[in-house]
Amino acid sequence: MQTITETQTSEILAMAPEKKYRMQIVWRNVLLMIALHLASLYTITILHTAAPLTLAWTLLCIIISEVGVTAGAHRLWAHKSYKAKLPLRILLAFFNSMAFQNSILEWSRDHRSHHKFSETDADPHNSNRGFFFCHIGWLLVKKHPDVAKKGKGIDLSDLYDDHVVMFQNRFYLPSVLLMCFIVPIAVPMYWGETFLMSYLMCLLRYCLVLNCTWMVNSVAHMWGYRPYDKNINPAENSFVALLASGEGYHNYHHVFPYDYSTSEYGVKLNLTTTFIDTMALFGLATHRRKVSPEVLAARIKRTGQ
Ligand code: ST9
Ligand code: ZN
Ligand code: ZN
Repeated sequence: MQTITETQTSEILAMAPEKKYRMQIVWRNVLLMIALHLASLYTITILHTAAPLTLAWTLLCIIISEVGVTAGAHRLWAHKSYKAKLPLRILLAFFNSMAFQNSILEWSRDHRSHHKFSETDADPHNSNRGFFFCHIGWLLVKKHPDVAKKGKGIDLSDLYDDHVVMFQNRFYLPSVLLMCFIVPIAVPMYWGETFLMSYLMCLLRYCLVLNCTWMVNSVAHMWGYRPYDKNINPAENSFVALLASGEGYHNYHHVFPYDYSTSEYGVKLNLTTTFIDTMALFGLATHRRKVSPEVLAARIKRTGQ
């Protein structure tokens, strides 16, 4: 009888296919997300009892949170599509904490993985795994091992060099407590809103901004026109652009991720571009990068729908 040596055994193991990936549900996140969505649905049914000023304040908080993600984490830090002076970077970091979507560092790392490994297992919200997964499901399970394995190679040195990013990352939870909860709840109480109503409106605002953001990963990766590259999933979706402050022009964005407007068009349905342009008027935003008409026309001709 032939015996197998230790070396041969390890050689055989090395040749064996990798251990099969098994999805692991994070029940804490599932329960928190169910609670958040149920509380938000209930708040919608009692919206008419809120003071008009509370409604206006909630809308302002929605815009602030969205700009913190779009002009901040997304266009400035994840893509370096423009440069921002220190006061603007500090403002955007505070705005970003109101959105409570992970620190700028973690958000940008996941987002760079999303662009580099789009629609593969190394993409944290791979849209080939279905609508539910890329919308919310990816936050309810452990990440696929490929995300960490392939993501290791992503250069984050510019983020590590940015003191504002590192400060926000270090004090992320206190900053979220202040910007996402304490300030939004305290302000309406100043004009007599009850604590309970203020708290419920705060949850509703958080839930709405999360879903608008997630729609970029789900809806805009599935439905719409593909005028710049017909071979990829991301699409131009005006409905998402309207709800996500100009981030629905996703076919353009995946083809030209360095364009500060994330769209061929300037301010059209694009609140974030208006914000960045306004900051540029004050000298706070500089080096706005834009795709040249020649490059754009050549790309449309080569891969457009
Ligand atoms: C939220 C985020 O909602 C939303 C982001 C949306 C992005 C949208 C993008 C769309 C386009 C942009 C347009 C913007 C539009 C905005 C519109 C506004 C209306 N690379 O993560 P861990 C490694 S958050 C490299 O814990 P688990 C790394 O070593 C909502 N390496 O994975 C890491 O350790 P460390 C609130 C990576 O354990 C380690 O792996 N939050 C990468 O599998 C572990 O990482 C929540 O709901 C990478 N990309 O857990 C849940 N990733 O960090 C919060 C990981 O120490 N998250 N590594 O370096 C969680 O609970 C967990 O992350 C988990 C996965 C359960 C989801
Ligand atoms: Zn995308
Ligand atoms: Zn992007």
